[in-house]
Amino acid sequence: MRSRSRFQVNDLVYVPCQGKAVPFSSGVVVEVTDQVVVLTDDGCHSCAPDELRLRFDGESCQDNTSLVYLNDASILQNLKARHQEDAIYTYTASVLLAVNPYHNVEGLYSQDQCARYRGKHIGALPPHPYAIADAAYRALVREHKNQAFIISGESGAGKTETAKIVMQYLGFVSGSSSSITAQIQQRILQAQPILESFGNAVTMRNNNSSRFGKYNRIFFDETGTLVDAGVTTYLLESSRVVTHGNLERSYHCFYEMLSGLAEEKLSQWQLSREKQYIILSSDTKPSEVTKDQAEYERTWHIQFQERDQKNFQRLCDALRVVGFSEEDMDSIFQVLAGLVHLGDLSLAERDEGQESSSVELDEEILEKAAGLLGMDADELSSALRRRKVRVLHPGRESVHEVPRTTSQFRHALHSLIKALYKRLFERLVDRINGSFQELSSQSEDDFHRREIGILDIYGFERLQRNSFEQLCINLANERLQQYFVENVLMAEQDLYRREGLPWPGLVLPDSSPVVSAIGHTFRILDEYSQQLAKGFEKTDESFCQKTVDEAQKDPARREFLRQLRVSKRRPTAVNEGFMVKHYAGLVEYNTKGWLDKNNDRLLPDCEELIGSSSFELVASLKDEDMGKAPFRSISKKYCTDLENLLQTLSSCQLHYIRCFKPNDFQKAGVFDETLVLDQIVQCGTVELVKLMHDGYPNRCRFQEMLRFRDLLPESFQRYGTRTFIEALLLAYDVPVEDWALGMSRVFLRAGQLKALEDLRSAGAAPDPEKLKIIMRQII
Ligand code: AOV
Ligand code: MG
Repeated sequence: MRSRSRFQVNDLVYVPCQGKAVPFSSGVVVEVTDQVVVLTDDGCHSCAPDELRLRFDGESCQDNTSLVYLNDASILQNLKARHQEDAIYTYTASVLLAVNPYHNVEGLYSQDQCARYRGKHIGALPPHPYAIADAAYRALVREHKNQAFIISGESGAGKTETAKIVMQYLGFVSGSSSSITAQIQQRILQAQPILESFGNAVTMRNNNSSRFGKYNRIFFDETGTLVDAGVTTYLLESSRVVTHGNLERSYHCFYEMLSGLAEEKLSQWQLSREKQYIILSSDTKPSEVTKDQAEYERTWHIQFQERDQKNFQRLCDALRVVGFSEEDMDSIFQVLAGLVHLGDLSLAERDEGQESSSVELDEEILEKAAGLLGMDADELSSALRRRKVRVLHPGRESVHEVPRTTSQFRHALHSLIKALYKRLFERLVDRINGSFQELSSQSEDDFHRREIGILDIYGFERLQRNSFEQLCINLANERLQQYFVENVLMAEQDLYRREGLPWPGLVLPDSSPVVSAIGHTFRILDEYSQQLAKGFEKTDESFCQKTVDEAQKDPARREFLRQLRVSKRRPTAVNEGFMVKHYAGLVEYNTKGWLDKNNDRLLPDCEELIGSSSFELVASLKDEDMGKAPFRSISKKYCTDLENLLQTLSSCQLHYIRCFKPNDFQKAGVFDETLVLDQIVQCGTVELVKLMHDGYPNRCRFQEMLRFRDLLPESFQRYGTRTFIEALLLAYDVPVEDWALGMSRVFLRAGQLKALEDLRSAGAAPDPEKLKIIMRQII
């Protein structure tokens, strides 16, 4: 038997290849000195031993832990092989990995499939979210424990679709003939398209990208019957309502409304399907766009028309199911129409003059917007164009009106649109939750209720340009990752205990320094945002400087938050942002606009406009918290929400689904190895596997070990599988510290499963003398 981590001539290996389309090439070791020489298709490479990964060309596995070599390259190849066969799901111990197929895999999801998975043990059928959902549901019913699914992955990886698949199964398995249960089930499913219309958008990464986080909760009574549901949402990207990148869009609902509304409604709200509304078109100034580009964009928009039209019907149907009346729906669309017109007032920003101090508004547009939103046109115009300044005189105070500059005007207008949209979205979420309560109040006995939660939250983000939202998102991922490591390892520890093995005492990575660094950053941000809101001179740059300075003072945090590197490419970047070392890698954040982004308060003039609207829905969107403070922290609210979520999760048994995006083109059948490898690393699968490496990464059920039956004389099979395995390992000198027998599985250290495979293919036979001794010892 070879010792671990050594290479020998003829070993099959993966060699990392930089700058190529694939991250590894396959090769074979031809010489071993200090360096290892590997022969691949394109010649010989001399490599350091720790660059190489051992390779075993076997069949693909349903569970990565049964791979002969558990390393990133083997996991990658396994996922690739399975993706090619449309076997999109693979386990890694208790975690389900899902590779987005980008096409409808025939027969994978249906009531019949649900029925197949019902009551089966994990592993009895091919990996599937249904299998995990079934396990969770059974645990809930049998052990009365709350359950939660944490679905993660980068944009476009398939989180939202997977969440729906899980909910579909839970609906199937928990249904009863009661009409209330059926109604709640319907509402859970129909709430999803509503949230998608208002909270999803076309982005470069995903044509249906969720721009908010969501936690769906489904409640069950003691018998496992569905009795209630609820949804919590996190941090909607409100800036998208006013600006979005090229070849991206604002929220679906606007386009769906324009494509799907009846002519009569369109003219009632003075909308036109042909017109290019500013907030619905791309950001670029007309002068920057060439004719070809403009034409391309026009056709690009057209590709979504059919979907928009269909989804408008889907949205209206869903709203009805959830309990919205026709009038309610009209009100919602009227507000959307008002926002579209309001957005067209920002034409002024496209004027040539940079900082004109007198903003002229298009009267016709102003009238339309004000009319639809129930506002007085003059008041609207004045709130957007002038600001009130209080001047303190000895003994009295006077209020003056000062014209806003073009950029101040734009800021006021955008804040108003964003606030109205965000509040409308929150209102819809409240209504959806209210509609569950309506039904559930008819069922009794809350005390014994248990729940299954499904978390569909934005994955780790490292974009070209990262801002406040990305730091919030990545903080959530940092916290969830820590949770993941702790929980999965806890599950491992459980398995060891159940199998009666000693726990090897693994060291966990610790996210607390980086979490603390982000916490400090948010505290400084709050201080600066507050000062700015009170009228003090505070800038994004001074905030950035202070954040970096503070972090440097603390030895624990210093390493995790640093000043941006100044490079030739970017000579002036010092105070524009900072770098954070996340578990998934370094991210550079740009801090421009943060002081403002962090403030949830609307300008008082705009707040008044909303409150005094004659249109009931708009008036009801006013800020209920009438405190005078000019600042309310978004980051604080977000962190509190996040802690509450973690608190909820801490009472749950967790189930992890990690989604992978196979390529950047949203195309079926294309598997970009480099892209997937990045995700394998980022989602912590490799980390998990590495941690398992310190223990016994391979575990095989006793039955599976019978594939080595030819390695011992037939007589050994008479004494039961357990004895057979023990004899096998002793007969071939597998060091005793490299294996352990549990109750139902044998645990093997890295390398030993491969060694047995080699013996099997070589047709090896044991030393007869040794067999005699073993016979006497163990039988
Ligand atoms: P996401 O939720 O992870 O991205 P989605 O769930 O929206 O990603 O998936 C993106 C697209 O991939 C979907 O619109 C489908 O076209 C396709 N897709 C995903 N899963 C499947 C599946 N199991 N079978 C078939 N097609 C699938 V984001 O919300 O952007 O992070 O913020
Ligand atoms: Mg999504």
